[in-house]
Amino acid sequence: MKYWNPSCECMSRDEMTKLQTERLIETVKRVYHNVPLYREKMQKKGIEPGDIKTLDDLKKLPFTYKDDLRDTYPYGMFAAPLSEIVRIHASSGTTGKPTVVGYTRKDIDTWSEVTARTLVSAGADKNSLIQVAYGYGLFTGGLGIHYGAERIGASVIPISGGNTKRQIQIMKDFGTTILACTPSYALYMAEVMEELGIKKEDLKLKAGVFGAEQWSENMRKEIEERLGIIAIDIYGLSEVIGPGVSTECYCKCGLHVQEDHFIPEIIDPETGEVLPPGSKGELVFSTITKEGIPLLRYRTRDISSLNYEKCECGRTTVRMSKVSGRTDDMLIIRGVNVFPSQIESVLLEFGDTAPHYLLIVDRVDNLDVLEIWVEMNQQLFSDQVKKIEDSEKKIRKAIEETLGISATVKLVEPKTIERSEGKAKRVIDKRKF
Ligand code: DLL
Repeated sequence: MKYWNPSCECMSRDEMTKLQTERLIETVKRVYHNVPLYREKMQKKGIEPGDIKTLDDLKKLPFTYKDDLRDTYPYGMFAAPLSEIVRIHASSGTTGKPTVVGYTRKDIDTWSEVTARTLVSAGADKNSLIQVAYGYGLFTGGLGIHYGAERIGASVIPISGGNTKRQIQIMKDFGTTILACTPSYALYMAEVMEELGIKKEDLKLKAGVFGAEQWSENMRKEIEERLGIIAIDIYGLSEVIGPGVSTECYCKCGLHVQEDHFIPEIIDPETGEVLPPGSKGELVFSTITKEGIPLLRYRTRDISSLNYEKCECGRTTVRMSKVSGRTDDMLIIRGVNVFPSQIESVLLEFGDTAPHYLLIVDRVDNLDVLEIWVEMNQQLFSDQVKKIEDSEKKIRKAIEETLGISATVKLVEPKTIERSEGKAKRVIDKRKF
């Protein structure tokens, strides 16, 4: 099977423009009438739904930011009543509060459709055995891919993340053909396989759908070689729908955006101006079929570019380049989105530390590790070593409970972390992307 839905994936540009325009107009009406924040934002700009007539009018619309979701936490941006919402997911916000997204039954249907397209473009069909090792839960990775896999009639193995030896055992015994997880986890699995003496020839694995974090071409080569598979990059974000927003095909030259559901733009992150095709900038999405939480011009903070040329695979949808970075300080550690500000607020809850800290992120044996250095205050410094160790433990536990990631915490002497005269440098990321 080459495409899941050729009528949408291979549509002519004219047809796509017509469809997007109709859907955009409907979405603008929906949010104007159902979401007070959008009505206010549009009124501030002096525009009404009737002003949006063509795709070119998209640029008149206001941007949406992660903070808008936070400020209206939890349901303020929902455009459907809770009685119509059948699923809720959430991801990290810039502070303690997560950003919450809701799906109507139709949204779940759309999501299954776009993740089905994703899996098919990685070579899946109804004979595939798809091992979903993305986390299940509030994170969109696990359930998003799960529904797409069921939609195409493949057999899903909903193992979720973690328990690596068991993952490998199951992969071997069940004859998994497609692995879905973060690229760093795939590499870690390859390593554990080698330790267990399991060879790639012992597996039936053919492809992997890897995403949720940034990864390089070198990393792709390594995964492909060590697991003997084709590694496909898949992209998405909870606010827009989850995985399924865009995906590579076997040509591996950009990720096809599911344009009949999401309109991408590339903007200059400083001025907000729309940039021409091919320019690098911040990726912005407008959802045009979602009911639960439709978003206009959502600022992803991800850096990419757009290519409208037809792809060799036959799909006509625009391709975004592999995400090459972010315009903000969000880190993705073992697939979990983490803002330094969230760590800071945990640190500040403890009376015996000073607000000077450094986050050191590295990749050891293909796994992301986080080390937090934080200055202790004078009083703790003059205490016994035992007390300092207890504080480190307390902080580590609090970080794990609040952010869901493990970290090594090191309390350092007062005034040892370099002070800055401008923007504080709080993160040292030693990972190579
Ligand atoms: O990570 C959704 C997802 C799940 C995508 C599984 C792919 C596979 P969030 O937790 O909301 O959603 O995080 C979204 O992750 O803005 C990017 O910064 C980053 N990201 C996601 N996919 C990729 C990718 C899921 N393929 C944030 N390459 C996004 C680079 C990615 N970064």
